[in-house]
Amino acid sequence: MSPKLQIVRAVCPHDCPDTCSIQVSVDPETKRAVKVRGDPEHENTGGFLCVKVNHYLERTYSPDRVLHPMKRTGKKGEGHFERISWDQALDTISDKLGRIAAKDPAAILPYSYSGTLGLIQNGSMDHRFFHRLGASRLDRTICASCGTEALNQTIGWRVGPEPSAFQHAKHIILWGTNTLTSNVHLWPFIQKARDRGAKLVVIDPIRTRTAERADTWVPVRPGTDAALALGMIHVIFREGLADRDYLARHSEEADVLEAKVLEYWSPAQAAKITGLPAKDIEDLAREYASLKPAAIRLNYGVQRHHGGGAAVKAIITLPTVVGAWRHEGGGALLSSSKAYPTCSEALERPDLMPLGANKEKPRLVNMNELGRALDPKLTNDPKVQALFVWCANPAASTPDQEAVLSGLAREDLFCVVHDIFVTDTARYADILLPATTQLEQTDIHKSYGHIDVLLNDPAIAPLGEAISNTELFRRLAAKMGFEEACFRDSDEALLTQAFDWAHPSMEGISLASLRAHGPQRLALPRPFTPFREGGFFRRDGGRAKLAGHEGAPLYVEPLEASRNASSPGPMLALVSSPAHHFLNSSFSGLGFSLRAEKTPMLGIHPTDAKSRGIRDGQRVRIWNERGAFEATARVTEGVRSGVVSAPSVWWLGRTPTGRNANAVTSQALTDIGGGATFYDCAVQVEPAG
Ligand SMILES: Nc1nc2c(c(=O)[nH]1)N[C@H]1C(S)=C(S)[C@@H](COP(=O)(O)OP(=O)(O)OC[C@H]3O[C@@H](n4cnc5c(=O)[nH]c(N)nc54)[C@H](O)[C@@H]3O)O[C@H]1N2
Ligand SMILES: Nc1nc2c(c(=O)[nH]1)N[C@H]1C(S)=C(S)[C@@H](COP(=O)(O)OP(=O)(O)OC[C@H]3O[C@@H](n4cnc5c(=O)[nH]c(N)nc54)[C@H](O)[C@@H]3O)O[C@H]1N2
Ligand code: SF4
Ligand SMILES: [Mo]
Repeated sequence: MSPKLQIVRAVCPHDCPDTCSIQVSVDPETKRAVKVRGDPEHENTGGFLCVKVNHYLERTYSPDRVLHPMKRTGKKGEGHFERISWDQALDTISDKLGRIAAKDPAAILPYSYSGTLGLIQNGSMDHRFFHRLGASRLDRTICASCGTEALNQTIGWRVGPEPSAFQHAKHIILWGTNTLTSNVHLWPFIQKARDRGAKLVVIDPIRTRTAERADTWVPVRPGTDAALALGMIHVIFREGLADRDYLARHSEEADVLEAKVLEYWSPAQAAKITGLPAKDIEDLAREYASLKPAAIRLNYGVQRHHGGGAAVKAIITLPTVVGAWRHEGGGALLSSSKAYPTCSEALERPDLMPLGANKEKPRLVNMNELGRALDPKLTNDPKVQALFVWCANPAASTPDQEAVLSGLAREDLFCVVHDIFVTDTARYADILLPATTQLEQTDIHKSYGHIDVLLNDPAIAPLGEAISNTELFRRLAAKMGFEEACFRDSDEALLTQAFDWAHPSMEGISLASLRAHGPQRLALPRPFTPFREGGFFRRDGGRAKLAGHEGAPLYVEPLEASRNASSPGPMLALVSSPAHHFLNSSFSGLGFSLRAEKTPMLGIHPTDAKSRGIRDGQRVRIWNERGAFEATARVTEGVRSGVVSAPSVWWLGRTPTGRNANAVTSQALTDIGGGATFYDCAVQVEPAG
């Protein structure tokens, strides 16, 4: 008879708004995890995991895992290593970093992002270590910083309706988000709303699997969403559909906005820019303003363009103009991450940073500009001599790949990578260190898509000699002789530092209660309608700043996305958004994901294919002045003409030519927030070979 399995509660660590609660079944005899499933008791998980994380055991027990420290034997990029001991690895690293730091610690660049979103494994001991060292600071802008800045400047608080509120909506817009791929746990709530008659609109240049299931697909031209929102606001003011009472009590400069949109943003003008019929813009505005409650789920698609900040501001202004924030199931959600009373300073300890003569902090390097930062030809003062990568795979995922790869290939660059797998970046490491998966480590999580707190206890012992991020930086700090007591904090101590447990929204939540009962919702009012009575900027009576506030531009043009975007033209706008079976570049090296995604694809409209002599199923080359990659053409009316779609992020080693879509994306930044402009990218497409 098989022994009774133990159930351990874990949290999905990936960069995804759903932050699922996972039940891991562990065989008490073999101590192996034998099953993962979505927690049926956690409302926002709803008892199911996505197609990727259902395979988490394949990831955890993969034969391809890095299980021991290694040092490079072949050339950079070849991926040849030999096993060394942890002592050897830590000695080499501390010796090298110590020597560089003695001259100028800012020549050391840490590089991390989204491998795990756990509060202690990503952003505690690691940050303490690099702060204490005086290393360059990394501006972590690759994903959300543009939208964050736009929300900070307008509504001032990164919160919105929680997922369950969407079931009460009568009108839902999914704006620049492929919900069924990247936020699938919102779908059951959307489905409930539709069962009660709600209308679903998807605004996306690609007819994604989400758009296919909507009542209306709005194929906006990439990078022009601000124009669409402004055209809608024009119609709403013009036709007396604005909530003047709400605007008067809870916003600033509504009269300025009204005058500007009435003058400049007619539906005809918006139509010219967005490539949508003016009548469609009018109809959308009318139904959005009339069907109540009206909810918008805005995600990252719109902010990966140069004008992303202006776009997010214009969209987030819509619920204020129609007073949608008043209703349960109304408003707009981009991120819920500011709902939590986290204590990032206690975890990160910025006070450990050595300051310059004028109290200046070490220099800040924008992670989207890694290519530039590593370029020895540019006057980067000081030149980066050591790169330390964890929780990230910049060789595959950072824009302007040729620049990144030339930097990584520099013989004079000392490179350390801590990862679970030999990623494209790991192949360039001088020292490669084995990282644990979430099943082998301790963590605590907030979410950016709901408002629950979740605790992750290790389900199994670390495999091989793998260690977690906290343990790695504890060991390195000891090796380097850092004496501050905070470098000896245990994981349990770090958990207690992660939140302000005395904050009213943490009432009833403790490590003990999380262990006993599983995930807990913050003690916020139910329904959580954060701006029902204003309260923007989190101040009593604080007022929303609207699009165009204080002279800010209402619309910022894309740099490349609509360059000759009317087909047939020579340049096409490339959108390389998340593939269904990948999660950024995680899972891109695993069997089941590769079997499902098969090969890099390029969706192209029949008109654009025909004018280029491209047939369905043919290999094509996609290129511009920065680089090139290849994919298999899928000729489809599911993309707007003038636009091509390359689901991402492929591991380079799994592509026909060792390059993925980031070979053509650029290091240009968004209008505000220093964000990446992945989808603001003009390319040529031609038959390969
Ligand atoms: N063309 C294009 N490029 C993109 C995007 C796009 O849409 N299109 N999306 C961008 C976005 S939004 C993001 S967020 C980035 C992120 O892109 P990536 O850097 O690829 O991020 P992830 O895949 O989240 O994880 C990076 C690595 O962290 C490792 N890892 C996981 N857990 C741990 C851990 O506990 N410790 C350590 N040391 N390592 C761990 C994983 O194995 C993985 O190799 O990609 C960006 N790049
Ligand atoms: N399966 C899966 N899930 C993921 C990820 C993954 O890689 N795979 N990545 C995770 C991460 S790190 C993030 S940041 C989130 C991202 O989450 P989302 O932002 O929801 O990402 P996508 O699902 O690609 O949705 C973005 C959509 O925007 C569209 N788009 C591109 N340009 C424009 C534009 O100018 N205007 C409009 N309106 N739409 C545009 C794209 O075609 C795409 O369908 O997903 C997370 N979840
Ligand atoms: S990736 Fe997202 S949907 Fe999938 S299990 Fe993790 S949190 Fe849930
Ligand atoms: Mo992201």
